[in-house]
Amino acid sequence: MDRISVKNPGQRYIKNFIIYDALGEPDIDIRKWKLCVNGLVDKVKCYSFSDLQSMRQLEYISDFNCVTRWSIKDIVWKGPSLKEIIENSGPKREARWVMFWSADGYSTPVPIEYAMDEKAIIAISMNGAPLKKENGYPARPFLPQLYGWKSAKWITEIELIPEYKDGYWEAYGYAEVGRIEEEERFKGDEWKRIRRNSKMA
Ligand SMILES: Nc1nc2c(c(=O)[nH]1)N[C@H]1C(S)=C(S)[C@@H](COP(=O)(O)O)O[C@H]1N2
Ligand SMILES: [Mo]
Repeated sequence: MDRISVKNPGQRYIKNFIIYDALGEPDIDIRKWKLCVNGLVDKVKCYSFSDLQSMRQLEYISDFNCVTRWSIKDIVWKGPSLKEIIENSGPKREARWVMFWSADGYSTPVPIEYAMDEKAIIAISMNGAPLKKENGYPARPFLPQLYGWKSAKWITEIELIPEYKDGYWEAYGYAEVGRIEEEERFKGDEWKRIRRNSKMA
């Protein structure tokens, strides 16, 4: 199986996911749940869970990296291509960012070129099984190059927007893009200078 290796400076590996649900775990009725692509698109399209299951699946191994410095090694990720899902709706040229919205009200933005990356997926399976409820069942985006807070659990909407906007954690100072290899943890780079000087990490 494909392996996507992303350098993750400043991270350490732990065994099990730490479960985060900043806004509480939503109740999801899988018969009613859908994932819709809207905003700057020619055509709003919605997918049921079985629609997502019947699409072409990408499958690969990649780590999960939380910005608070824990990582999980070698998760098997599986799900339809996010690029394909966005292209199915005919993204308008003005669309520069994608906002993920979840059933609990959580949101997080990513640049459209990251959402359209060949390896970006809407994960509907982790380690060979459907996502556990606490890990975001039925679906969460997974972008191997970006920190875990960009992986919105219980996702319901992919909104194409013209410019950057804060999501839930970004409003508290977390980074706009959040690239793992660049250690883009927070907005600006003041925090890096402080950390280096005081030898904290
Ligand atoms: N809806 C929602 N998605 C979320 C979060 C959240 O609180 N709510 N936390 C984010 C953060 S900071 C991380 S590190 C991962 C944690 O994933 P896990 O709970 O499956 O370990 O989910 C991300 N997606
Ligand atoms: Mo996180």
